[in-house]
Amino acid sequence: KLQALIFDVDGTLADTERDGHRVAFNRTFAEAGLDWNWSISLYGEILEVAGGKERIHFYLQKYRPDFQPPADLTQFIANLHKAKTHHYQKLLAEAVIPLRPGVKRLIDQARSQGIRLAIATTSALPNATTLLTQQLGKDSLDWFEVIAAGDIVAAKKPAPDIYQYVLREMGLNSDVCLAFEDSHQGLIAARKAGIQTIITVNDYTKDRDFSDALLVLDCLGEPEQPFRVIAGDVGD
Ligand code: XBP
Ligand code: MG
Repeated sequence: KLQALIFDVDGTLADTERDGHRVAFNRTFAEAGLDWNWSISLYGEILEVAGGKERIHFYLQKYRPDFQPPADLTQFIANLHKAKTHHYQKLLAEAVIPLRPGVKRLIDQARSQGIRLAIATTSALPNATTLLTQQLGKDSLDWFEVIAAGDIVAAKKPAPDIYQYVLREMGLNSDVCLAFEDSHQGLIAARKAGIQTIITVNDYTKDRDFSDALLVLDCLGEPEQPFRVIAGDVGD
């Protein structure tokens, strides 16, 4: 019997990447006097690497091989990332990014049926908590038994560590949980942890291989806007 839902945040609860994280990275680079600008399409390529610090590192290696890094590259990236988290918080306050259709209804219904809730995100903790409090109210942080985020585990998605951490903290086996993800890397992470996964695609992820998912949807829908099944067997 299903006991818990585990949600990814970015791309799943809300479309935060293109107009949120991407813009925050660009504001950070401009502020630091760096001529790096992540276009919408370039961001789609580097989104392949989960985690902001890891993404900057990947960008430097692949697109800026001539960049002369300061002596301590790790610290340099960590400082940039700290500033980026700050910019992202400001951005969320300036331009609210709504929850995707059906997310609130699903969370409300799960709560009313005593289904336990958790978060498993690669993003930094304040990013997840700000979005939740903004969209669902301050109390919503208590609705989620575990909010596993960012560097709480060493290996980010597609490693299964963040999902395994959630399972451990909740004392649950993978077979009584259901994960919600939007990305290929997220799906790999959840499946490696043995958790069945429902995918809600978005513009950045819609062409990826989700054959390992239980179900692939364009969104979770709303009563007046039924969801569309893209792949998966939901019966007649
Ligand atoms: C989210 C991410 C994060 C965000 C940026 O992936 O990859 O890196 O883009 O957040 P997922 P930080 O939805 O699979 O968790 O800069 O805070 O890392
Ligand atoms: Mg995601």
